[in-house]
Formats: sequence, structure tokens, C-alpha cells
Amino acid sequence: MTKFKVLLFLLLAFFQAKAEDGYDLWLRYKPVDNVSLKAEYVQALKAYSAATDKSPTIQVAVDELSIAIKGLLGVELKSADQVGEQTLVLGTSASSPYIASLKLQKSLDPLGDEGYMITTKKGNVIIAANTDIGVLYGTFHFLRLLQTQQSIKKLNITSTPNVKLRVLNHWDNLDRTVERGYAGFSLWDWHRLPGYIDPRYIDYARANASIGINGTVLTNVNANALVLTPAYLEKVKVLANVFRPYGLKVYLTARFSAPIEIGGLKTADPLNTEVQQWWKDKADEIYNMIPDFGGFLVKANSEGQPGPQNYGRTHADGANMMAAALKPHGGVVMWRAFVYSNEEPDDRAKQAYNDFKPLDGKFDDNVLVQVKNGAIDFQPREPFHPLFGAMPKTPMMMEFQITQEYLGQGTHLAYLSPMYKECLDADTYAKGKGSTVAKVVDGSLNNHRLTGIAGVSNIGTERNWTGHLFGQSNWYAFGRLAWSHGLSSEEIAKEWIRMTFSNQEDVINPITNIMMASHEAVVSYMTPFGLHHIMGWGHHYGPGPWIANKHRADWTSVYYHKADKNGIGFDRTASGSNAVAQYFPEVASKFGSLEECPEKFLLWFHHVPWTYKMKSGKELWNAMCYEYQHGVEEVENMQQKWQSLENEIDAGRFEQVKSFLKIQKKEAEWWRDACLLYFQTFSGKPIPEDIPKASQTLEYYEGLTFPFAPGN
Ligand code: BDP
Repeated sequence: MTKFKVLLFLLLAFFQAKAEDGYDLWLRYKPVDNVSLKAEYVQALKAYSAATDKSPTIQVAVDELSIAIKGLLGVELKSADQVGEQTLVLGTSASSPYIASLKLQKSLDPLGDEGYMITTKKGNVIIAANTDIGVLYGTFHFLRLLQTQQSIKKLNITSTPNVKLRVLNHWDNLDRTVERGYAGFSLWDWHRLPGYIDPRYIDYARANASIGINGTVLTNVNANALVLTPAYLEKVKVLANVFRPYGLKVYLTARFSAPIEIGGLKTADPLNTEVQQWWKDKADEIYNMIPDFGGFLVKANSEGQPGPQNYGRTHADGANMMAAALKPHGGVVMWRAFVYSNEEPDDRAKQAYNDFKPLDGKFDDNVLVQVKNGAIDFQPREPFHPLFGAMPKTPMMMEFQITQEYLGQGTHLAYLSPMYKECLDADTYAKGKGSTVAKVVDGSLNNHRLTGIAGVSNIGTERNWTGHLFGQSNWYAFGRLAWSHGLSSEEIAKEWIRMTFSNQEDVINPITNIMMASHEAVVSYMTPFGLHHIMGWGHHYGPGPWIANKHRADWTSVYYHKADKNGIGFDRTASGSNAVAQYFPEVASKFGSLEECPEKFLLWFHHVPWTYKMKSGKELWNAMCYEYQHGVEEVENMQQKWQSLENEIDAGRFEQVKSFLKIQKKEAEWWRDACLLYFQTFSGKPIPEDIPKASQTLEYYEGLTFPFAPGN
């Protein structure tokens, strides 16, 4: 080798080996490696022009552009003295005389308070909106074009969000533990607040703004009333101040019994005037400190949380009391429909619908009912919740889980966009064919202007934010879908991969394949054919189909799978709990029919004999065995594809994902072996010879304990 070649080799090795730690998320702004595109960008971005008296939000946009352009193109973005050719102009018609002179207002009007346009006019790129936050969103979109290496020669983009409230729900406790969190502790350093502003708060806000998330509920739904005391509100105020320029509003969870716990009242009855006054005063106090406070998220009369039913009142009575307090300030109540009673022996899947459906039309107009995607609980796969479409007079807010409580927790790679899309695209038939869940949630089906979507956050103090590097893709996908639910999972994956790893096709393709197959893989090795809630008890880590005899039946696994010597599955048809009847007739008849029910939901709705012939021609027992095995094989495929990227991805991130995939493979086998051995005790049939033998006995798997499993 010549000296030059050696040097080149060493340099290359250095850059490849240099570990990235994932902190920068999808905002890495690495140099554009496509020479002609880089030239195009440099040419187009000679200078920028923004309002001279920049608002904090415009300042954020300009700062982001400068960092990005420096990183992507290696040049300083200069402020233009006047708008000539090749200037990037950003602003509103009010803040930028140049934008005003372009007379864009007619096209801007329909874009509302958050939409934006990115357009090429007279050789200049224009990012225009009606508001500064619209300009910031447009700026991030523009940067995404550069990061994903799209031509910016002739731009003609407009974008508006489908849904108004796009909110992360942090299940973060005041002691910084995170319920169902697998990425370290809570980001909110309550003890050092309000004095110390961790720079991560700013990067958190940047990341959210870059994907259009505009709200954050800081605290756990299993709420602590202390967050509503003055000392904590001082802290919340500081976070709100940090987040404000990024368009991110703060919300808090409100514990229903707060008037008793921190207010010294004897009751929290929502019809009691003193209680009502207490909430009014509390709202006034909060808005005095945080004028743009978003409102309250409430979990009431669910899993031991107090609520209006403690006083013989309804969910509407409770929600409306808080809504009345927030209303004068423009705040909203997000009232959760995740309720099921301790006493009621009825199918848990039916209870939310039974409680809420009769209340349609009874909620005040600043209340949204927040409904989980499915009727049980964030399972690897659930049919859509029957409440979607069933309460036309009420804004129905979607709640997805981003943290992977039931999907492999901290170490399994599961790209969740296909799961979110499956639910959003499902047809409720509420107003005939085409009444998708997405149309319920975005308000278009029943003309609601107040609309929302929430994602239970997977973010914590780990350096890369989400613990598993690919957890970042779920935060990203949630934000992108909340803004625009028409995007495909593959498009979103590709954007994320380009920004997170590389714009090279030989990197994009294998990672896309890994991601697109990953959710199905998890379903296959955990809960195939509509099985659900067979995880370990309490922590939900690992398989636990044998869980029985707990203090409540619906916290056991046997309640859900109902395996016996005849078959397996929960009969939710007319001969069973008849939960299918909660769906509109077209859906009910499909799910309720053994022949028509999609096999992916078979055991959700039907108790099926072990000998039942599946579409593949296999008997259910065999089909189940092969499905578990298929899940394991899919993880092996993911491992192989990832291995092929060894020289393409920096060592730090490559090795972490590689190790986690190894854990995932081991745990997929554990799921397969434990579940098949257990279900075999009912089916009495052999596990096919070509499926690897379990390495341990059923007793061994049943005896495993995980006293310190995270997130519990
Ligand atoms: C369940 C979680 C539990 C949450 C609950 C909820 O296991 O930790 O508190 O959901 O959403 O899935 O309220």
C-alpha cells in the first residue's frame, strides 16, 4: 500500500469505528455525501432571511437551520442583507415583508395555526406559515428534505396536521421512576427544578417539534396530587417556559381526590360546590403561572384510582367539573376510557364501552375521551376498540403505547407504526363503509374540531433517550402519524433510517425489511392468532400463560386464553360474552363468524377446538406451534440482516442493536418453548418434530422470577 492509501484506510477506519451514542436522534445533520445534491443545496442556501425582531420560536428555527446547514453542508448560514436570489426566507406575511410581497395569503389561509408551505419563488426557498410555530414546523420539514437527500429545486409543499392535540403521555412519577419505562429514569429532574434547567429539556423539545408533537403530559396517569401544589407548579412552570418556543404545551395528570389530599376538603364529589370551587381556584392558580397550560389528563375509577363513581356520579360528571374549571382559560380535559371494574364479573373487554357509550353527548365541549387502541390493554395485537365510532357526539382521542410494555420491553426490536396503522385504518362502519378509526380520531367523521392523539412515551434518561435505539423509530413514527395518518409505515421507516443511519440504499433496504417484519415477529412468538395478556404477572416481562388464582380473575392469563382440553380462546360471540355486539353490525358479523374472523383475531373472539382447520390447512395446534417457531425464525432473519450492516454502521450503535437482537432471539425461544409446553398440557398433542425441542421443562419456566424487572 502507498502511504496515501494507508492514511486513507486509517481515516476510514477511524470514522467507521467512531461510536455514535444515539443522543442526536434523527437530528444528526451528518455531511451530505451526494456530491451533486450537496452542490444544489449550497447553491440554494446562500443566505437566509427572517424577521429582524425574531420571536423565540423564529429564533429556534434560525438556530436549528444554522446547526443543520453547518453539519450537512459544512457552511455557515449567513443572514441576508436583502432577499436576492438563493435566499431561504422564513416567516409569516406579518413578520416578513418579502413574504407579504409574494401575496401568498390566499394559499396560507387554509393552513391554519400549525400548517406551513415550502415553496420556490424567484429562485428563493420560502418557508411560510400563518404563525411562527408553523414556520418552525416548516423548517424541520425542509431540513428533513436535506437530511433524506431530496432535490429542493422546485418545491411546492403544503402541510397541515390531521389532528389538533398530538401529545406524549409520560407515565413519570415524582420520584423519577417511570411506570412501564425501560429507558432509565424520568427526564424531569424535579428535585433540581426550578433552579436547574437540564439541557436535555431543550433537546427533548426540539425532537418533538421536529415531528410536530405539540403537547406533553409530564406525569403518570396513576397520579400524585402533589404535582398540583405550589412548589411543584413552580417547577412545571419552568419546563413550560423551556418548551414554549417549540410549540410544546404542558399538561398534568389530575388526581381526582386532590381536593381531599392537598386541599383539606372532606370530599371530592364533583357535584359538591366546594369541590368545584377548589378546582376552579386550582385552575386559576395554574394559569396564572402558565398562561398556555394545556389541561388535565385523568385516569379515574380504574385500577384503584379514585373517581366520580366513588360518589355515585358518572365519568361525565367528573370530567365536566374539571372542564368547567379549565374552560375560561382555554384548557381541555383528556378523560381516559381505560376503566374496568373490580366487582363486575363481565368480560373486561366490554366494560369501557358499557360505561361510556351511554354518556355520549353528556360531556362538555372541552372534554376529549381518550381511548386505548384496543379494548383490553396495549397487547401486541388487538382489534380496534369498539368505542371508536360509538360516541359520535364526543371527541374520541386515540391512546397508543409507544413504550413496549407488552412488546419486549427494553430489548426487543418492534417497529410499531404498522400496529398503529392497523388500528387507524380499521373500518368501524359507524356511518357505513369507510368510517375508519382515523376518521373518528381526526374528527372528520362527526365534524369535531377538537381532536387528539396520545402516545405513552418510551423516553427516559438513557443517553439515547429510548434505551433500544430502535425505540427512537417509534417515537418518530408516533409523531409523524399524529401529524399525518395517511403516511405509510414504510415511508416513515425510510425517513427515519435515512436520518438515523444513512442514505445508502444498501443500508436503507435491509433496515426497512427488519423494521417492517418486526411487529409481526413479536406477535408470532408472543401472542399468535389473537391470544392476549399471557405475559408475566405484574411486570409483564416474558411469558406467563399459566398465571392463575390471583385476587382478580382479569389479572390472570387463564382468564384470557381459556385453554382446556377441547380448545383455546375467549368466546366473545353471542354464545359467550357477546363483546362482538359492541361493534357495528358489519364488523360484529365478521368478527363473530368463525369462518370470516381474520385469523389474526381468531382466539380473541372464539374458543376454537385444537383440531380446527386453519386456512393453511393445518390444525390449530400445529398451526400454533409453527407460528411460534416462525416468530423465532423471523428474529433470526433480523439478526442476519443486521449482521450484514457491520461495516456500514458505527460500532457503538451496531453493537448495541446486535446484542439486543441476541437477547430478543433468546427470549423469542423462551416464549415459544414456555407457551407450547404449557398449552400442550391442554391439547395433549405432540409438538412437531421439526420444531426445536425446548431446552428446559415447563416447571422450570413457571418457576422463573424477576423481582426487579424494570417499569413495574
Ligand atoms: C396498563 C399498565 C399500567 C397502567 C395502565 C393504564 O400495566 O401500568 O397504569 O395500563 O393505562 O397497561 O392506566
